Amino acid sequence: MSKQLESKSKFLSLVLRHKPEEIGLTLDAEGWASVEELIQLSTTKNISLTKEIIQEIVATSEKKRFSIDASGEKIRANQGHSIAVDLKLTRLAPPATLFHGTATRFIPSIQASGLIPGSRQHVHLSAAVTTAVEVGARYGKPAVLKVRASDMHKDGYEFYQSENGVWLTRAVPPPYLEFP
Ligand code: HQG
Repeated sequence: MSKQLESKSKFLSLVLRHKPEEIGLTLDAEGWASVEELIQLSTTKNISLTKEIIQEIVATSEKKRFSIDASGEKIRANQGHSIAVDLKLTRLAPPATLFHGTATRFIPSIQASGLIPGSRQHVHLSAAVTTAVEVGARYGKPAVLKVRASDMHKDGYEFYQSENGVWLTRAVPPPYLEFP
């Protein structure tokens, strides 16, 4: 993805996950925004978007961060929201083990309070260790924690999988975590 598209993609993450009010955009209860409105309102921040540019970002985002609905008129982020939206994800039984990538400096705090969602709605987990390493490296020296997901599931904790394959749960208490 070109630098220009990447910066537009980051702008989409900002308004579709965190701050739609930045441009006066309205998301519905399930997180969808009108593509037309998004294009119009983005001009107030000198961000030039067209339907084609948006389609290209959606198609080329390696993490499949966004979805366009069947009509082609609406767009939303697939996960990562800090604002309250109900993505209507279906509960799913997780694999036995899931992974969470973090930075080594967060480990003492996570040992004490478990994984908490911070500003987001969910804790993000992955089925692949490699993904967890990349996610953790965003904040420093990466550390990969093992989450005993099927034990949590047996104990009644809910798991979801987003459209782009990220595993989501509200929080992970310390007894279900294994540290490196
Ligand atoms: C840490 C990116 C101290 C947690 C990625 C993480 C992901 C604690 C940070 C997605 C803690 C939150 C989400 C505790 C958790 N004490 N630190 N008790 N519990 N933490 O960015 O999972 O590129 O909100 O380990 O690929 O890093 O945006 O979450 O380091 O999928 O599409 O608090 O963001 O996707 O950081 O990343 P984040 P995350 P995008």
